[in-house]
Amino acid sequence: MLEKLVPRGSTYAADIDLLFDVITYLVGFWFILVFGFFLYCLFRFRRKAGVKAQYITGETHKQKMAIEVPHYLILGCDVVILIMTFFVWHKVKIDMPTPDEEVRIVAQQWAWSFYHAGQDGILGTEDDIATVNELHIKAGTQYKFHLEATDVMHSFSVPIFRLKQDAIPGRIIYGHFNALDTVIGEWDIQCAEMCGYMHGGMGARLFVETPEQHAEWIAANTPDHLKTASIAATTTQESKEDAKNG
Ligand SMILES: [Cu+2]
Repeated sequence: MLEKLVPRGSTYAADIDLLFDVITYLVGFWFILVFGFFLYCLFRFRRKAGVKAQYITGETHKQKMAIEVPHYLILGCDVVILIMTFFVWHKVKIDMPTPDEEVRIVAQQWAWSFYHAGQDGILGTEDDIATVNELHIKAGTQYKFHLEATDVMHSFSVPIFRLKQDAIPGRIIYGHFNALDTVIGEWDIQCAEMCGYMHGGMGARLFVETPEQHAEWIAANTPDHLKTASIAATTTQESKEDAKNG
């Protein structure tokens, strides 16, 4: 249901959606059943002339079963939801797949700072690319993120990934995502934790790029003196080809 509103953009988005669907259908089924029965009773047992109301104590076996059977059926539904939740929670929050790339995300009132690993693919080196309110990632790449907050609690929410993670001052919280290549383009990032009067304006843009687009973006944002031989060679090659084509 959800993918009709917001596309699924990460490897675990489908699992989260399935969980939402199962909960919606189970709760929806019981909601309709209970309210249907309630309305039926209101109509069927309404006040009639000459009919005295019955006093039911709920002590006979039959009366008890009317409560116990639905009770255990609903408990069974709860267990199904719990087991599914356990597996999805593990996949999204507990497992940490071996990352291909890392990115540091810093939340503050009221902006997001992103530190991309840069051309060497290693976070925390001189060629890191820092941006404000713009996260650039490569589709089909396993990312590990380091999430921090400098002032108050924030929450890193990426609807197409079905990802939401609190950022807490004084802690570095790790998580992961892997964008599908079906969502190449520009998407929303939003703070999902009330963090002050500009909380609603604390949005950022997520750019899901192909490896080529991403390499181009990195090359365009790396100062010349930090470009290593391989990137410098590609750039020279490109300029040679441009010269030829021109
Ligand atoms: Cu915030």
